[in-house]
Amino acid sequence: MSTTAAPAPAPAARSLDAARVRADFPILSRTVRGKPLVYLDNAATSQKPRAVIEAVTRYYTAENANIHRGVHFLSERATEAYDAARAAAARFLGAGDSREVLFTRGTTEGINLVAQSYARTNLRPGDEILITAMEHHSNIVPWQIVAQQTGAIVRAAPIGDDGELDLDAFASLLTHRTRLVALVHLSNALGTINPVRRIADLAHAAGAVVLVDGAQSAAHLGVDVGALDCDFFACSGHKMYGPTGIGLLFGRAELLERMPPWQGGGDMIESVTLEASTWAPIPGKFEAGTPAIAEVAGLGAALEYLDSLGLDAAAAWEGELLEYATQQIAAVDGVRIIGTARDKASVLSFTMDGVHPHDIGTILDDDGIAIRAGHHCAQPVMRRFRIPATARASFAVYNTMDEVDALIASLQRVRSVLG
Ligand code: 7TS
Repeated sequence: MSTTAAPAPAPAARSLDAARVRADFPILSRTVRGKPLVYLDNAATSQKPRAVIEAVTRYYTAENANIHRGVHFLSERATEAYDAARAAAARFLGAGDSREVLFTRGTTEGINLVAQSYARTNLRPGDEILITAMEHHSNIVPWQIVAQQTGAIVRAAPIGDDGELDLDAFASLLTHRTRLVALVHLSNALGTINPVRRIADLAHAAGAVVLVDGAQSAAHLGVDVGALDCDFFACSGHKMYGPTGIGLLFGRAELLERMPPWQGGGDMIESVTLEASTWAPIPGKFEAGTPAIAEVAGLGAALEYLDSLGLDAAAAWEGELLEYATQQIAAVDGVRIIGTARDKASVLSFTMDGVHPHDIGTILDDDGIAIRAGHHCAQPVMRRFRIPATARASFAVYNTMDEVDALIASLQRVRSVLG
């Protein structure tokens, strides 16, 4: 190594200032069972920064009105704010056109919308939907339902012992019968990052459309639907530092325009007679009824907040946390990491010899540490690894190395208590 070369930046130099970030999240200063809260269940839902809480409060305190319905001041303001949040969401997702971004209740609803609107009208008996063996139930069950309705078949590409998608097997399952490929970007059970662009290229070459489940990736990897070249992308506000009950579905305009509405009601129509109705242009066609206006305001604030941190810096910090935790957990006797893909982010799933994951979770809770124990709504993953459940620590921007140390110390306590 040349002595004149500039020294490599210390990890801290490219990191977020976690202490400063933590100060933005009021809940992080509370205690749990008399101990400081160590919140490591971010894959289930993230905590909310003050900016999001204040946006929701401000809306109800000073701005509350229905959108698209009134000529009065507040309704016009609410409509403008709602439309501005859609434009911000389009920028966040890398969508060129904000008409391509629909507000949903979350990832689950976005996937069901595509299943019941796009897939239900386009699939014929014998057509195939190709998923992977690492999907969350919300990217399995909607396809099974629409398969029953249409006579289509759901196939699943297998994963290896490391939790990586078997790309050769995927390619051989992709045939002229495959009409739709639906896969997770970042697995909530394993932490695996899938090579979405490569898969989208293969799928498109086979004539299939591609839906990406971005529930975990949106806040931890960053998203550019153009670069991913997906046709649909679904994510959830509550996993992105935003409110519950709100999510985003990106869909390519030419697909959305050809899809029928999936719910009927106010706001999604152009005209209604007692005999028949015609539909509003997208995105309105897919947003029947009064939407989650306060939650949209909160989500808009969350996207602004993420922007202010910088997703690259956030992802880099979470990568350091995951790497450190992965190293440190190896020192705990009998721990087996489930999900050792080369490309991973923010999720550390593991088992401990002779100890049920629920018991790990309970002892950690006693120390004020929140992790999740269970099948993580990914039962096929558990079956694949022949385990009933895992314990899972999942990281977010506000977590610290000290919290990783607390996790490891608590796991050592589990080991000594339960042998
Ligand atoms: N897809 C993935 C990959 C997920 O992790 C989740 C939620 C969903 C879809 C569904 O998102 P929702 O917001 O519509 O519920 N995952 C988890 C989890 O890992 N623990 O709790 C919820």
